[in-house]
Amino acid sequence: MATQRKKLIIDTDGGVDDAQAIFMMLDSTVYDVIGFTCVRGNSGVNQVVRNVLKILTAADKLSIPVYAGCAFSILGQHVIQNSYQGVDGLGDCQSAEEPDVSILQREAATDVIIRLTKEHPGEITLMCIGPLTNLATALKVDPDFSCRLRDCYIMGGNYYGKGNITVSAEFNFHADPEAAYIALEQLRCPTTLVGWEVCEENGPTWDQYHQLRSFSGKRNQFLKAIEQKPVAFSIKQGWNYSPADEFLAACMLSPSEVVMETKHVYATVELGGKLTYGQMVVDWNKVLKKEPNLTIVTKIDKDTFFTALLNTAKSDI
Ligand SMILES: [Ca+2]
Repeated sequence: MATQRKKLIIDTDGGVDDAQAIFMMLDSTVYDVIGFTCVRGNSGVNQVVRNVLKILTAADKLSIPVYAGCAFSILGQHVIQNSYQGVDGLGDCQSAEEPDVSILQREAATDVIIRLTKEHPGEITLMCIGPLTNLATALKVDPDFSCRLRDCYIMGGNYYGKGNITVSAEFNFHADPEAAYIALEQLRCPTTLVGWEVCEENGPTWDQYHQLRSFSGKRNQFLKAIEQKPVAFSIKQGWNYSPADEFLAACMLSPSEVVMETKHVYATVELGGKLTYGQMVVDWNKVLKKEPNLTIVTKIDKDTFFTALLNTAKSDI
């Protein structure tokens, strides 16, 4: 008898790395993606919705429902200054087919997350690959909802204070620090986090990147097109290829092969610092004497991660 796949909701801000991570999860035999909830992040939420529909068009998966979520941060901020992934948050790629937005579900993202956990208590995994505004809002509307989640996986934050958007903050947490704070303080289900440092340290080489994009297929060509702008910028800056959301996907899909080390710790988010606003703070030495709230992935097998990307690329020919 076939084993039932785990129900998965992907909460996304529809960026370039979100696209590849989504393709990885859609190929999974372990998870069944039952919905996408969109959140303001790499672009405004209306554009994020369009981006997610474009990603699902490339994957021929428009049958999976898509829901719009928070358009503002918890404190009401709308605009995010980050042009790395393009003005539209998806590489400003002109060739991607314009999606039919009329298929967007009418129910709000927060409502659907709460409703589905009531319909399937203990069965749903929530994967967060954008700012945590939808998650924090769900926790405010229904503080018990996370007790009904099977587990939660987050790409965001940093555990050694190394920033990628400010001197000390990671993009997803910095985009809504108060939401990240609420999420870490109030989640009541097993929660695993992949932070920025482990992504930066384990990215494939540029030669490996070009190998990935040498395959034909609709998804591969789509990724190649949307990555053109950020890849050109990274090469110009002398940076490595640094996927982010894909690391979380690989850790979820093949934990025993990809994850080499984790730490179970208490972590929170700095909300007061002039230079450290939005930085994740980890209590490594148990100074605060608080119960651990997070499992942080601190070491990844680089080669197995690349193999996961390669398998996703190869599955699309
Ligand atoms: Ca993202």
